[in-house]
Amino acid sequence: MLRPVLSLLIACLFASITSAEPPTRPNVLFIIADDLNCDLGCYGHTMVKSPNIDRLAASGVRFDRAYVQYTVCNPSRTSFLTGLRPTTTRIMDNSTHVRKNLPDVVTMPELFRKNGYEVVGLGKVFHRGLSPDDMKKEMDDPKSFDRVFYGKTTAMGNKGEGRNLTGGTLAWCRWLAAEGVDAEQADGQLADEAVKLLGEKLAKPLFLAVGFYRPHDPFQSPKKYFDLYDNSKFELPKTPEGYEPPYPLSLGGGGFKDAFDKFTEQDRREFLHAYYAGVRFMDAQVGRLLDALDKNKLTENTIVVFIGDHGYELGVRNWWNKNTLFERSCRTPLIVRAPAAKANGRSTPAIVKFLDLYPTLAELCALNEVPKQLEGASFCNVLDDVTVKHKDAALSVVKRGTVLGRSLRTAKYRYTEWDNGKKGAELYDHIVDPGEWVNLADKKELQATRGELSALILRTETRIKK
Ligand SMILES: [Ca+2]
Repeated sequence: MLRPVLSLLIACLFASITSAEPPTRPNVLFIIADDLNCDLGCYGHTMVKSPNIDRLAASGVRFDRAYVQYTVCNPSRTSFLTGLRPTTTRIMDNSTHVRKNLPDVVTMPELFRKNGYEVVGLGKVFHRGLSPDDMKKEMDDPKSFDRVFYGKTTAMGNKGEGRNLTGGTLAWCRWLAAEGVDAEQADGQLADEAVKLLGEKLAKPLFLAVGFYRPHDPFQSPKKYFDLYDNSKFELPKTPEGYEPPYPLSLGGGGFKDAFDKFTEQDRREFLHAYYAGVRFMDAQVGRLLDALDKNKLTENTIVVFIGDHGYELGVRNWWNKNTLFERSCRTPLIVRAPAAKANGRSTPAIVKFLDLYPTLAELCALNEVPKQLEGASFCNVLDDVTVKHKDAALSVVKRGTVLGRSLRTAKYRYTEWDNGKKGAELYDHIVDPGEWVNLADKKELQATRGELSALILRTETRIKK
């Protein structure tokens, strides 16, 4: 197990420095990127530039099968910050505050506070709105943080060249190659604030959550990040002729689909361009945080976690959003660099859930009073040995319109049921069909498999109701 090893190493490290003082707990740098899928250099994308996230991956453990429990901001963040499934929190929209349904829940950052940490939240940690300039303070959770800083785009940062790709039909669907330097944008300000904080001498160990707003729309970043790409060279996503999703994307997302269906090839190129510029802009800020850890000699005593809050489809099936139960919405980057972990520098196929983050960090930092009702499980052992199997499957859910879909990902299959199967089911064999194009749910020879996967969904949900 990693925890005793880590605790011992940290204890030894500090004993050697200040033998008179008790062992100090590690700091935590918890980085969340908004709407980030796995189109990153370290995940094998050949065109996206992400040198700093790649650097973190090279020195930590990269998870290749990490799945969120809901593919929209607020439900996903509420889930991993409370360690509870969306069907338990009953928060499945972007407007319900965590305390409305869970007044007494102890959130992950709150537990760090209770354990003597200085807990700082920069930017969008809990979901507070859809853009840096539309953030609702009342959606934050004061019990979770000692200090917060949100950032705000300057007047110059809102100027530049850009356009709305839907002609204004969808207000959010716009890009801007902004004037000015990084600090004109909220994300640049978050990095400034984090760098300042990491240079302070704190009396307590630090839990620093940094929630970057990019690459989420509006797709707005300093122009220099747009200049890194030539969008005429992009390979556009392809959808097989005649393909229709088994559960139509128009259900619960009709306005979006109508607008996306009108996209020209140039619109698609510009969408990709703006999203990838945002990835590179956010990546540059991540680099500044990693540099600050090095400069302040904090790297050896800081656990770094890097995640997206859910994935993003980027034009596959001509869907330019999240809110689906396909792989590219459910899967996101997860990199964990725990200083003493034996597997740092490697990647793992272990299936992990974002629900597991809370218990994992609680174990790594040896926190006391961990809530008994957490629904995930620590994956600390994977950080020492990437060949360890953590769990058989990860469950994600999403509500499309009024219908709840549940999707289970195993090493081989993705199996999805809409309204418990009454509104349809989807079964994909990821060994031969990673794009999830051929629905095998009605194949006679796979009915036993389907039954097992369906039962596994039920067992997962039953467990949480106990
Ligand atoms: Ca999001």
